[in-house]
Amino acid sequence: MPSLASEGLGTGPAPVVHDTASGAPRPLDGEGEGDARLYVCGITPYDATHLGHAATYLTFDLLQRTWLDQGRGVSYTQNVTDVDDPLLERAAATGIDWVELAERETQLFREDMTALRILAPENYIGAVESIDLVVDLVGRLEKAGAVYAVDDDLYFAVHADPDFGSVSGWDAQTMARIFGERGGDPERAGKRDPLDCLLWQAERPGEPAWDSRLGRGRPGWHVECAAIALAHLGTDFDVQGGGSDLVFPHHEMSASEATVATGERFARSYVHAGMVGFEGEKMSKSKGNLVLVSALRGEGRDPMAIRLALLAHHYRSDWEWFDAELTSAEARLATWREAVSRGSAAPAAPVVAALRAALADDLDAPAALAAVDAWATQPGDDTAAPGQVRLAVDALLGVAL
Ligand code: 5CA
Ligand code: ZN
Repeated sequence: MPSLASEGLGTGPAPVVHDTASGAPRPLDGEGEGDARLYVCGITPYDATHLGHAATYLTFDLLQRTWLDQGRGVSYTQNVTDVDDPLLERAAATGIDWVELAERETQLFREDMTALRILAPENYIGAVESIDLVVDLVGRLEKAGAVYAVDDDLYFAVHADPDFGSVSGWDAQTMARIFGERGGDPERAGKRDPLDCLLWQAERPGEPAWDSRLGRGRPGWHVECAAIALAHLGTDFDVQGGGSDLVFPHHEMSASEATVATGERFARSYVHAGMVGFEGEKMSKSKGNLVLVSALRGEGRDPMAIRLALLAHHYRSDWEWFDAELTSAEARLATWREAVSRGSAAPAAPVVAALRAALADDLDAPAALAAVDAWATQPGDDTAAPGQVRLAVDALLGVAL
């Protein structure tokens, strides 16, 4: 990433970002430490990247760019849920080997991310390669007395964590309702609490399984992210991120599992991107109402225009995609490109400061776009400005002009 500091444009402020758990903005200033540590939940690779995924990963890309602009290093880990029910179901329905399906879709996701100039995580870690980490974490939970069996499956007793519920802040009734809708099994007989979640699922006929001291089986979903985050970032890392559909149960469960196993806080902040909808509903692989990044790219749409279309919405809002979004983003891109190719323009310093202030204020991308729009239509005689603004838009917004 180009650095504004090396071009004499200084550094930016620490970001203040909304934390779901406290319900309030929280400075992500690292409390005087070195690298910022970020964990973002990755895809379940059974279908191609849609604009909802892209919007979520773009949110954390902005956060990473803001930290880098501050002069901080960023240690960023993202998982890929390369074995889980939806992936296995899709593989079975289409007759494709689940490993091949996961590899193909992960590859396509990475190409889409590169095209959108979303900075890659330092560690990109699969569930399959992390089985030992999961088994190890379940062992620590067993020592803490937080594990029990139902048939041959192992469950996490959520109330082993006295703070269970503190990520979402939801009441037990809401949790029970949503748990069932999002992959949980509140009704299963033999559980101590309807909300207890699977840690290790014993082998089912026709499904992949691994030998371990927990028996032959595969990891539950939430413990996958707890294990990967703890192993690659440690405890008390800066931000656990994802879309708002992961607040509960996923982030609640991962946090409780990690806290019970280690006795320490999992993440300091929980940051969630809003849901992108299409044709009146949340865009989702299971519903099939998708606008795929790869399809737009295939039509020859400029990935920088796709990026600008996503940036036009604040990350915390839920919004619906319309094709016109892309048309206006293309117009904006053309205006900006024309502005940075002029011989002179209005000075860069005020727009750089406005960009930094907008991003530091809860990643306010729409305000950042407005600042560049205003600059682009202003005449001026500063000959360095076009190059400097091009650099700032590249470094901070990730848009190559
Ligand atoms: N593998 C798990 C996380 S460990 C998973 O949720 N995978 S996913 O493929 O379903 O979603 C990947 C990411 O995209 C998650 O952060 C999810 O919250 C986000 N996401 C999914 N649908 C949307 C949407 N319509 N709008 C915004 N973000 C979305
Ligand atoms: Zn996750």
